[in-house]
Amino acid sequence: MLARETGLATRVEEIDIAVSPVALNEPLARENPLVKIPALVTDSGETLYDSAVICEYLDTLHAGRKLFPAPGPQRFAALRRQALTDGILDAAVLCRYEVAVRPEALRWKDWVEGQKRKILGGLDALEAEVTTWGDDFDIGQIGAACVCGYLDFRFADWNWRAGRPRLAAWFERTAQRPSVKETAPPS
Ligand SMILES: N[C@@H](CCC(=O)N[C@@H](CS)C(=O)NCC(=O)O)C(=O)O
Repeated sequence: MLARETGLATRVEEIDIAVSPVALNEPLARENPLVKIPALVTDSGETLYDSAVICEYLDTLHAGRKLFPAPGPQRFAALRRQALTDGILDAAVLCRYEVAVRPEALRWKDWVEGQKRKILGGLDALEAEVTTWGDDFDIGQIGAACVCGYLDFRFADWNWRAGRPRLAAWFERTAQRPSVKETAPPS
């Protein structure tokens, strides 16, 4: 989304890759010892990860409006929101692995419920603040769009919109942005 919002998309080659916490992807491991995506190889051959670092790097490469606000209160609000949405997504990916990767006999319901609580609590926090967000799409809002899109993709049955009408309305509008549409997970 950030690459598209900033006009950098044509300068970034996107590579399809399969990752799993239990099956090592050797080429990715050579670039990122955490063996996670996203990872970005820069023109100078350095590899950057994770998504927050990659986004902040890309934001230095264009002359338009910055998606990481300059130092000041706005910046820390955006970074805090980015951390919140990143944490929600980390918990959601763990829940996904629990059903998609972990053998059924080894699953631990309480642990999954604990992750789910973080996700739902995080969504409630977004619901509480979404009407204070301005119209500028910054890194925090990119994170929020990723959260909503991912939950629709993997956990549609959780019905995250229930009781969160403001966040739902925000995502309804935001999902129309070309950067969000073009990067939406397959339905
Ligand atoms: N907070 C990290 C999360 C990265 C992450 O968990 N990526 C998943 C994508 S499915 C992954 O690569 N998982 C492989 C693994 O955990 O081994 C970021 O935003 O970059």
